[in-house]
Amino acid sequence: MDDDTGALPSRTDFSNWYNEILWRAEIMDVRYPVKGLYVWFPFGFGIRKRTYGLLRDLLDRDHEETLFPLLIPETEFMKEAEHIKGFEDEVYWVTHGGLSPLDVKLALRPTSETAIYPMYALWVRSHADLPLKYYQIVNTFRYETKHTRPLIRLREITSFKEAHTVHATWEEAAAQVEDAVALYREFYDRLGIPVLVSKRPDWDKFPGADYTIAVDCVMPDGRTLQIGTAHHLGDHFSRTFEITYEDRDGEQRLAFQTCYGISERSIAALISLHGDDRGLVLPPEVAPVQVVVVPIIVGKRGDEIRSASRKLAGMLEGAGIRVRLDDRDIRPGAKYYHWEMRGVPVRLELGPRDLDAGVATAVLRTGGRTTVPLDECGEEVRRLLEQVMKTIRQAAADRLAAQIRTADVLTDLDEVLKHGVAVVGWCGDRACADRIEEETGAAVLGVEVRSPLVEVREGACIACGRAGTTALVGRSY
Ligand code: 5CA
Ligand code: ZN
Repeated sequence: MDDDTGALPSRTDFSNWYNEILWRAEIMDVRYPVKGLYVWFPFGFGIRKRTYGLLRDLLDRDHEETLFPLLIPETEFMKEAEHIKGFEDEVYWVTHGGLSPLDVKLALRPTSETAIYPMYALWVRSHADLPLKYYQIVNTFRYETKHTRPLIRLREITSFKEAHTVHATWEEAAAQVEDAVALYREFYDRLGIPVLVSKRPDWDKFPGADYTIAVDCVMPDGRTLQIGTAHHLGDHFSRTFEITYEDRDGEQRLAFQTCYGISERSIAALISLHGDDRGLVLPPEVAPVQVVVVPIIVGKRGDEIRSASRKLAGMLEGAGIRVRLDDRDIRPGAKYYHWEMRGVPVRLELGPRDLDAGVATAVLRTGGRTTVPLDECGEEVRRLLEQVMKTIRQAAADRLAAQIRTADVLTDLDEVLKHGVAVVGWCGDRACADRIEEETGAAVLGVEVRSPLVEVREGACIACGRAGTTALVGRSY
């Protein structure tokens, strides 16, 4: 890409900042000629690859990866009533093979319950097969009618991680939902993304679920983004698809199921929560480039500096660090701009004075500079990467803390929502949630809130004054 100049819009102008950074940091190209479909640039895909590598590692501890077809026959898709109602206006249909109309239309999976569960019915035979915990990472298609946005609301979700589990009892499935939430917490903590966990109101749960636990983050503009959900499916799907097992006494029993998903919204959160006015700020674990070495060529010692820089980069590479030597023939300032935009955690500058002192000057993407001895650079740089991660995590947690406030009366809610999420008392009635929404445009996100930042208290419902419990209210993407 060409333009290595000019400032990003300020992150306070979040929507513009977001669109610009996707382009300038080479994450997504939005020029693909189908609405809601976008193209990963290799650099963006490098972030995606490492983020999903992390997710895979966490899942692989006690799940197995699998892969199901993209196409779902209408006959399977139409089996579960709630599920159909939830997705019927979002499904893309394949109706023809060449010029011939198909006997049975095929849905492009909007999610894969109806692709996977007919096979689970064949695979699950006995209690010894349970629990069964599989996942896949695939593309899914949803004909979204709300405003589409790269990484946030897609019509082709390219990075849909969906896990589907089967259990002997309702309680075991409930415990699995808790495990899934814990796994998502760990995933997001590794990325330095602080989250709010809550139970969605009944009318907002996944179509075909007993209940839904959601993981939300708060974007810089104060709007929330749902970046993961775990659903207890009860026996709704096992009834429909006849997923039964023989228990220890030889009785056939219905199984209980869960599913939980994460999409590239995780990348949207990563970019948005950590980035600043100069570009991306990436957690070292997922940064395609962790360290950039910039030779500072002044005077006559060019060759000497170039060769020392190469040696430095080689040593870091040998220490297992993803390092790039930027020896392009352009101003150092342009290089700084380029790599700051791409979120590189540590920059090492090597000039004549550094060389004489046997050090490189390290500049951290999160602020501050120090020197690194050339002969022990690997260890020292590793320490700096950890320091960057710590700063990233803490800064994001501090920002979230400032984005959550309590509101006691409805008239205060608008003001509180300007800063982000409101913590309120709520009686649980839909009428009161509707009233909140009418007056503020914000929705009840959930109850049974689990966040160290939210004080759980018995309070009066902000809409009707009756006894209520703690709920989160926010405007969401
Ligand atoms: N089958 C279940 C669990 S995998 C399912 O489909 N759940 S979901 O509908 O809640 O989607 C899982 C997650 O995908 C959501 O929490 C949200 O973070 C993300 N997601 C949903 N729709 C989109 C979309 N159109 N674009 C990007 N991400 C999306
Ligand atoms: Zn109420």
